Amino acid sequence: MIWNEEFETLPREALEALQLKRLQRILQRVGETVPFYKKQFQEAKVQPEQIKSLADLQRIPFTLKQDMRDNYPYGLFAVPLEEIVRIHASSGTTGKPTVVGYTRRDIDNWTELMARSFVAAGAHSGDVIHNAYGYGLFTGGLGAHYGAEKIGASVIPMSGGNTKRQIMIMQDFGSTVLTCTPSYSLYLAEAAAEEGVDIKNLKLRIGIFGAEPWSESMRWEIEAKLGVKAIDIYGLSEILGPGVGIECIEAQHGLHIWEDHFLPEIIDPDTGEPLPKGETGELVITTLTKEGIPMIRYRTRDITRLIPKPCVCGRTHLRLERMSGRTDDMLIIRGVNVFPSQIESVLMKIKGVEPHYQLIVGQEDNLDTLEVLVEVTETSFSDEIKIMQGLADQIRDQIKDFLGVTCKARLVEPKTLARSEGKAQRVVDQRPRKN
Ligand code: DLL
Repeated sequence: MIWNEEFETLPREALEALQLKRLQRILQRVGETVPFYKKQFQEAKVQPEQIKSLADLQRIPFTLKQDMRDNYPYGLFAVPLEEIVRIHASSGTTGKPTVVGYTRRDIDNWTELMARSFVAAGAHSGDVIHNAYGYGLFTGGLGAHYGAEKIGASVIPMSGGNTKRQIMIMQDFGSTVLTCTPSYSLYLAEAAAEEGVDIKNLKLRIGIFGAEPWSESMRWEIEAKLGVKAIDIYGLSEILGPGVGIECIEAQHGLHIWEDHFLPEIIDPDTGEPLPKGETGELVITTLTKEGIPMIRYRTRDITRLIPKPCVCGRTHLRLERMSGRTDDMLIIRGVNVFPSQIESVLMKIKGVEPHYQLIVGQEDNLDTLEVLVEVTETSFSDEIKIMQGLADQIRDQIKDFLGVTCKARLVEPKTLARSEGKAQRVVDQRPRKN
């Protein structure tokens, strides 16, 4: 099923014409209302009226996370505060949060895009949507909430945490769709088992998972453990929140980015140059309809590619390949670049280990070191040092074979690594701070 047949299946030409019209309008508007953009355009010696084609967008400078910080909290808003009806913020790891504001129309558009996303994922009215994304400043909870209501589903606004209670509610209320981070879904499965409940036997049909990187192998693991179709959803506060893109249930491959609202580009993260169609690089997004805080050529830091092939579902909006990670999460271990999700992929294929792991990055003699901590399954957990050592060696060797990275593997007992109710912390960086 398609929620908004007209817009989701717009022929390419019409879609691009609409994009250009919206792009010109938004550039004009931010040039007039946001001093930051006015200055950016002046410095780059380009004026909005000079943008005559989508390709011309490349003449406009990028916007960075740092620009948001420099304009904290409301400096990038394009409307007066009286027109802002909602404020969200993302915490970030250091310093002040990134603040975003939504007008009434922004909230309506977000609701529409989340409605599209739910339907693309296979949800419909009559579903009981168990929303375990956090409610609050984080965009996940409220973002998913309104879209779920819009399609006529019954929403349970669970938020994160209180894991035992989540299981009870899921069981008693007959939840059919689960929305949370992929890592939390596994924690829920584990907590259910501890309560003597096999989560697979509940009514759950679909899981809509995102907000953190996860691998294809993790998808299989989750599908097997929860008995659901696991769908990948992407978004970021700076651009919208959840619902920038989602996989359709028909293909379950690649996330349709809602192109009538967002203009994606893929650039080389080192040079900033656009990459040819289909190549992997950093995703840059321009919002086409945002009123509260429009973003022009925002560098997301997320690594993906645009899949040029049309999709079987009939939607014409391009698909983003599953995110492999963020440029700032990329580890460089003795000169080899590696994303945590690639290590996850290797781990998930090894028998006897659980999908719970952590990467400890350190430094020895000025060289980066990597230690992979991974839990073993209850059944494979053995006091026999020889057997455990064999498994650890196998992990180390496979990571070396597939990724070319030398690491140390350390097996830990089941349920010893911290479980997260939101985004999992996969990397612990113990290197001395540069600067
Ligand atoms: O995580 C919004 C969201 C909520 C998306 C619920 C999906 C579901 P932020 O907290 O601003 O917003 O974090 C955004 O999370 O730039 C990516 O690095 C990462 N991310 C989000 N979705 C995915 C995904 C929300 N499906 C940052 N795969 C983004 C990989 C993801 N990474």
